[in-house]
Amino acid sequence: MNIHAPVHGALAKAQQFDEQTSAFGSDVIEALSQHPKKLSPKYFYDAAGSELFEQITKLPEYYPTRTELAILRARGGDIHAIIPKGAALVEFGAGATTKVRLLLDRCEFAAYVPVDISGDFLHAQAAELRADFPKLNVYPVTADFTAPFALPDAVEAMPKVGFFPGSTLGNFEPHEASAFLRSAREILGPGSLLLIGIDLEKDERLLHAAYNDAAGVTGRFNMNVLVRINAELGGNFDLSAFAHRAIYNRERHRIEMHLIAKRPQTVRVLGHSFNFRAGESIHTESSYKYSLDRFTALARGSGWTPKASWTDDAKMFSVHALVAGE
Ligand code: AVJ
Repeated sequence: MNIHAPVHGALAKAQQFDEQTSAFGSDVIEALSQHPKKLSPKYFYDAAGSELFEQITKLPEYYPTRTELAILRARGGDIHAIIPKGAALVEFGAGATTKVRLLLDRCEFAAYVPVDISGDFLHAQAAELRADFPKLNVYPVTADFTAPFALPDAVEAMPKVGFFPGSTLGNFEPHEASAFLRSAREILGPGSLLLIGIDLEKDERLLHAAYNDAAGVTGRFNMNVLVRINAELGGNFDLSAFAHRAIYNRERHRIEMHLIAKRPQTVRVLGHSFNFRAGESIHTESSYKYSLDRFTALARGSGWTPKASWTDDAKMFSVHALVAGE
C-alpha cells in the first residue's frame, strides 16, 4: 500500500472511479443472475461505445438521427415561435451537439444546462459550446437524469425548455418512461416546455434493417458491453462465442437487442460463474416505438399537455412540444 497520502484531487477521482466500477460490477452480477439474463443499455456508452453509436447515426439504414435533424431544421420557425426569449435550455443527456446547436442557433436562450452522468464528457461538450456561443451561459450538471436533480440557482428565474432528443425515451419501459416524464415536469416546473424526439412504429423490415446494419456496426456496439465487462470487471467473455441479434417484438412495440450464446459455456465475472445454454440470450436493450396517439396519451397521463407534433413526410420519426401542467 502507498503510505504517502495522494493529492486530494487524485484521491477523489480514484474513489469516484471505484464507486462507478463497483456499481457497474454489482449491476452486472445481478443482471446476469436473472432469468432471462439482461444488461442495461446505459453500459454501452464508454468512449468506444459512444464512438460506435456516432458511427451508427451515420449508417444508411439508421434513419432516426438524420430524420430528427431534418424535422428540427424544417420546423425551426415553428419551434422558435413557441420558445420564450431568455429561457434556459435543459438537455437530458449530453451527446453530440449537432441537434442542440440547431436550437441554439435559432432561438435566443439565456442559458444551456446539459445534464449527464459522465462529467468528463459533459465538460468537454460545454467547452466546445462556450467557444462557439460566447454570449450563452453554460451550466453543466453531472447527474443521473432518470432520478430527481436540482437545476443551477442561476437559471431559477428563467423560463425552462427541456430537450430530450434521439428517442432515448424509447430505452425506458413504459412505466419508466412515464416516471421520467413526471420527474422532468417536477424539475422544469409548471408551464415549462419539453421538446422530445420519439421514434415511430413502421414497417418491420425498416426497423429490422436499422438494428441489423449490413456493415455490422450495431453488432459491435452491442458486443461492446461484453468488452467493457472483460476490461473493467476482469470478465472472461469469449466474444467469438456470442452473436448479435435484433428482433422486433410486435406485441410490445419494441426492438430488442440480444447477445446470443453460440454454444454452451461458463463465463466468470468478479468471482461469479454464469452458465449459458447454446442459444441462450442476454437481453441488452429495448427500443420502444410509439404511434403518435400512444405517445400523446403517455404524455398526458404523465402531466404534460401536447402543444405541437411534427413528423417527416414518411412518418418515420416525431418531435413533440409538450407543456407542463400545474
Ligand atoms: C440512443 C437509445 C435511441 O434505440 O435506436 C442504436 C440506441 N441501439 N442502435 C436506439 C441504439 C442500437 C438508440 N437510442
